[in-house]
Amino acid sequence: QDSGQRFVEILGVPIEAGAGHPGALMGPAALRTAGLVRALRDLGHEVRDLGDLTPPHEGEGADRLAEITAWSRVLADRSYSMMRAGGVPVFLGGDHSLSMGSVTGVARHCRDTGTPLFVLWLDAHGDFNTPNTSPSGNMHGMPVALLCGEDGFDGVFPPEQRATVDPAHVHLFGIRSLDPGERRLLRARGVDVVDMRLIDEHGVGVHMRRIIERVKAAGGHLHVSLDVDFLDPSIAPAVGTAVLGGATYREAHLIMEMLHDAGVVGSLDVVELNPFLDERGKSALLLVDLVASLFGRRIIDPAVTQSQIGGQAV
Ligand code: Z70
Ligand code: MN
Ligand code: MN
Ligand code: MN
Repeated sequence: QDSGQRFVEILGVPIEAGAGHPGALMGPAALRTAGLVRALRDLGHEVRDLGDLTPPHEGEGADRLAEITAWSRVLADRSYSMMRAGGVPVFLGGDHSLSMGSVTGVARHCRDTGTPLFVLWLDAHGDFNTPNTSPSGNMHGMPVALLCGEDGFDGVFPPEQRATVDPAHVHLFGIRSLDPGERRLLRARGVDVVDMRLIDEHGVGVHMRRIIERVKAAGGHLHVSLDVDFLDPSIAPAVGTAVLGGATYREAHLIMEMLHDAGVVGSLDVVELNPFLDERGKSALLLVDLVASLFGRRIIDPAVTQSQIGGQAV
């Protein structure tokens, strides 16, 4: 395992125009209150908190697509420059439409450096609707489709500023709610969908190992996008639309620990936390614990973890 000190840059993105319920704009403040910066510093990382991105004025009072467009352009530029600074960018949402900007910036950098980009999307939803398939019109249900180059998003980025992700490099994980249109598109594009059916049968470890090995073999950059609704609503109630049957506390921690040990994660979104709906900060605190695990917090030193059964390391 790596000795591990990273340079982590944190950017709050208080955007909620992409969600159906207000409140996600308080997400970055709640994650800071829950001790995110301290947790990362306690692990020995160099942490720079860049504060919150300023809401773009162009979008004000306009329709939601215009508002998300304005945010996405500013955020993609910012994300790109954070990547160039050489650290690990961590984007605090805000609703999931922020990933249109954050991942686009990461994709521009990967394109520059010739690094294959992989995306791990931890979510109850596929977020693969387009303006043409979306039943709700909510932009937080569309970011993966935009990132994969689907039609219907022409105004969001000028063509030369759009940097896409190969749909064959996208791994949706924890999925348990898909709309008919996005289900069809996901099939057609060959996106890897690890739904709850697969997780229940095989466990999260099997599929995480498969994804990690693939990224490692390609020498790739892995962007992790963590939607709070990936987690079961009983442990993370701070979501606008709870979907039953989410990841357990232990599954989520194992995923973070495996990702840390693999050393493949280069950027992270933590999105959809709605502090207005939280219960005494419980969801925000859990997210901080998960981010800490992703950045190397562990129960016991790995040398000691190798338990011995019958004289053989397990
Ligand atoms: C649905 C839609 C969604 C939350 C994403 C839901 C999208 N597929 N909802 N995250 N909380 O409206 O597109
Ligand atoms: Mn780089
Ligand atoms: Mn989402
Ligand atoms: Mn979701």
